[in-house]
Amino acid sequence: MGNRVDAQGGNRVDAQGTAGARILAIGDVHLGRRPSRLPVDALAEHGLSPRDLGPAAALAGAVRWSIAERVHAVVLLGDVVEDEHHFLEAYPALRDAAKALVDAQIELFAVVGNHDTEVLPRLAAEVPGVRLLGQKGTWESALLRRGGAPLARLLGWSFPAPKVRHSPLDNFPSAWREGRFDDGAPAGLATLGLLHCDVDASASVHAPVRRAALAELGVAFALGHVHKPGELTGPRPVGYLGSLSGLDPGEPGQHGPWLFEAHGNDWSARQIALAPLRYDRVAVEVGGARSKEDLELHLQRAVDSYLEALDGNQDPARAAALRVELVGERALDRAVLSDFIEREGERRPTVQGGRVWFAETVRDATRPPLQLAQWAQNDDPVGLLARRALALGAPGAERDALLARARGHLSARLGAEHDLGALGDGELAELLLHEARRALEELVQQGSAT
Ligand SMILES: [Mn+2]
Repeated sequence: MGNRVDAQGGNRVDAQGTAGARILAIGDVHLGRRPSRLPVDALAEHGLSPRDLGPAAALAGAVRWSIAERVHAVVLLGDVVEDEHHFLEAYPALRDAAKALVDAQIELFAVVGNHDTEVLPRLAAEVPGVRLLGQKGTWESALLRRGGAPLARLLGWSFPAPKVRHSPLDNFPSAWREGRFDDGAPAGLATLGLLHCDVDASASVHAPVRRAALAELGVAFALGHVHKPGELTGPRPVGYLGSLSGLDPGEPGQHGPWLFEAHGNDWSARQIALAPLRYDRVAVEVGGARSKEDLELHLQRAVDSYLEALDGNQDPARAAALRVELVGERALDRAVLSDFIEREGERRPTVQGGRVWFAETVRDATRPPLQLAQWAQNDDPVGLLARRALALGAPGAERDALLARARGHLSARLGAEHDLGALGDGELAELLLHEARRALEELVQQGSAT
């Protein structure tokens, strides 16, 4: 974003010369929860324990990043711990994180979620400098200052109990809606709302809020509760941060904290890839595979390109738990495939390029092969389509005639502005075959269903 460090080595200054607030926002951490489906013993052989890959490691990484990048504040969006009944399992990691930030003079704000109505108040009581916003279900604002000058305004609301059936916006101060904050700072100061809530789920017991009602406030909001990261775009982004790191295969893709940077009265937000463990789905096209060796090669290629993409993004994940899906038209024996799936599902984790990956599940999502020659005998739409598909696959007068007819249809449908001349016969045949196969699959499926 064109940042530079000013001559005093202090605040970062953006291209416009204004030193805007930089706040790292952390979504649901769930300290105390073990990431699921880890082959714990096998990972230990690579020197990795669930602790290295779990929420505590993710939180420690976010704290290190905050200190290295000299952010002005860190905000916690609730559900910092998984289970308050196992307080001592999670609390030390939380307290260490809070103390490290306070020691580094980074301000720490938090709102309470449905999982931590006891833990966060205890943390705030024990670690001076931790600021809990909006206790007992009321709204509270706070100013983030640098050298006495206000950098940003934070608005927060906290769960008073694990279940809240009404919208937290019911008691959003009406003066705030009109831009009156009575905090001595300019009304238009960059303002960020912090809220743990359930968006557009009116029957929820976890603080249901309508997205439209949030948007109406015209304030950027970092949200906690839902573990899938949202899209935080526009000058006043509103969205879920997602879990700090993926906790099970249902939380695939990139996870991490979000950096909110103020530009005048507006914000930009971007996710920082910091999670030590990723869950991902990898599709392996096995259409061309004819043997067990082919399958291995196709899987390896798919994993190679997956890992290359992580490298390209400088993703710091140390381990990847992959849900491998074999896709495409099945050309080989079903038994070979099942055998492969069974063995790959049990294979030990692999070290590759400094990361460890393993298949947490291998699933057969292949399609049965089309029996074109057999179907072509039929005297029905399937037969007609099968004969055309066969013709398209074999050079000759019939193929040429079909392609010419297709060109005629396509140019009539698409209009003159689309130049079909650039599309070669081979490409056009591929396109038509692809469509024919799809239609055939559907027709055959319908036929077998009735
Ligand atoms: Mn929650």
